[in-house]
Amino acid sequence: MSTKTESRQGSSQASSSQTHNNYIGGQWVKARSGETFASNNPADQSDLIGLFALSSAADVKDAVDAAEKAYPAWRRTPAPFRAELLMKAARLLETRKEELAQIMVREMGKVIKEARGDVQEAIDMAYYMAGEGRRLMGATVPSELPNKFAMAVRAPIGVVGVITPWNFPVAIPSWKIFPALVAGNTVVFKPATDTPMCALMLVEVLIEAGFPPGVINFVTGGGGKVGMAIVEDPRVRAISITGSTSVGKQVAGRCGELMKRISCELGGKNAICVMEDADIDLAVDGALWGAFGTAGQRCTASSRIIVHKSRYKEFAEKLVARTKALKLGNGLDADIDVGPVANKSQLESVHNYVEIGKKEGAKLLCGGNILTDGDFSKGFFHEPTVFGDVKPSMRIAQEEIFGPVTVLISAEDFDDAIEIANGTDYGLSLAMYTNDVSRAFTAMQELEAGIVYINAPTIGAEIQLPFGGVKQTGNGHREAGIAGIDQFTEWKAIYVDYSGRLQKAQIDTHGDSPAVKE
Ligand code: UN1
Repeated sequence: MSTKTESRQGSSQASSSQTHNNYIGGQWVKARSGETFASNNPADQSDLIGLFALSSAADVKDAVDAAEKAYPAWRRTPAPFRAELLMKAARLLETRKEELAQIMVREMGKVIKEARGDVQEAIDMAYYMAGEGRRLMGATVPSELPNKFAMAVRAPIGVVGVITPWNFPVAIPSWKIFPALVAGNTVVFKPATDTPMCALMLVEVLIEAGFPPGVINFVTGGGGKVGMAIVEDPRVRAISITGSTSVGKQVAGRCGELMKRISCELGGKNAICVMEDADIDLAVDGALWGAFGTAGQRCTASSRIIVHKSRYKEFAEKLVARTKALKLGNGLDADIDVGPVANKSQLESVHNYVEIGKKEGAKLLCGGNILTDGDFSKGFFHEPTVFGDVKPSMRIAQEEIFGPVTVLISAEDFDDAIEIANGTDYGLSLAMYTNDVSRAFTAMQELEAGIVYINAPTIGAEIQLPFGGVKQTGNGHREAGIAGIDQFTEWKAIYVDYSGRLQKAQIDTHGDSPAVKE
């Protein structure tokens, strides 16, 4: 993923209502440099969403100071009370759902129904994690020695850094910030430079819900300066980042050197497999939604469709006809199916992959163009594109495109489909369409991915199950569900010996104990 060009406009160039600050230690403050950057509508670049603090390492230091100061009291605040604040945030998000969704369409481009879904995902996460405030389950286990109690509790980690992308500008921050807060951590949050307004509105909700000063801090600016300053600060004990594989590797490498907890959710090259016994119309519905929902800008997007050779032609014809009928435009119009891509460099990168596909010998079945007529020229619109006759080894079948482009690959049989599906560096989400129960269960077993769907596309994960992937998609952590708590807690094992004597684990034999003999 890339970011909008940062403009160095001074705040005087915009009315104060359009200029937005960082939130540090309970105060809205300008970047120390006084500089700002602009966030514009990707459907219409003349529509300015606002100017935001162009921060640097000095601002990050202030934010970490505040988070560090707030941590001891927050850590000691009972988790059910922390959760009550999150419950208030959930209710506020419900009240502001429409307002947030409308801003999201303007700032990021996804269509209004999907923007509402993005906010809903954050609401779901707030309720789920608020529930965790009265659980945060640990473990009690029997000790091998008499009159000794053994348990493990979850402890917060400390100050955590949250670095988020633009494609789910409210949902993804919520996956990270909410479990971090309920578990007793304090947060420094840096959103993508493409979607600072959505992030700011989420922070406003948390402030109104009553989170104390310093518990949530918000610093806007680029990944190179702000993101890396968060990573480098030794007081930040854990980082959670969603972004590209190249950025993730850089951050994870540095965190490795600093012995810092790092959880990465990175790229994907997800596939839908369609077997000869599948309901083809259902699979076409799924492929259309999986490939072109959010203009293909989901980590989970169905960017490969692997179809049994006996149904390939029929499937391709149906998918192409449906793709051609998709309506492109500004996502605020309820009739629009596909909005713009997020920014200019994204548009260029997507289109570059179309050129690569053509050069590799794939057959362009529909789409393939940047739209420049009329109102389209104001934004970053790329036609939904389907390539046919794609070989599994082609770059367009191996690399994450992150746009409205999908590829069709023909498979010899079920085993071949599984092999092709597994044949990339990524392992986020894979899907199998079949009506054969043995094949469905074999697919669940054999597909190498963090998320597997049967008779549904590769998108549509729910917040109560772990989200994340294997291979180059991540580094073994998961977000959401109970796994979301694991990311932001340390295990603390506690032994309480009430025998009144020195007992030696692994050495004393059980029968020797006076407590057993009496
Ligand atoms: C992403 O793909 O970047 O599973 C996040 C889904 C959404 C989240 C997607 N709930 O499609």
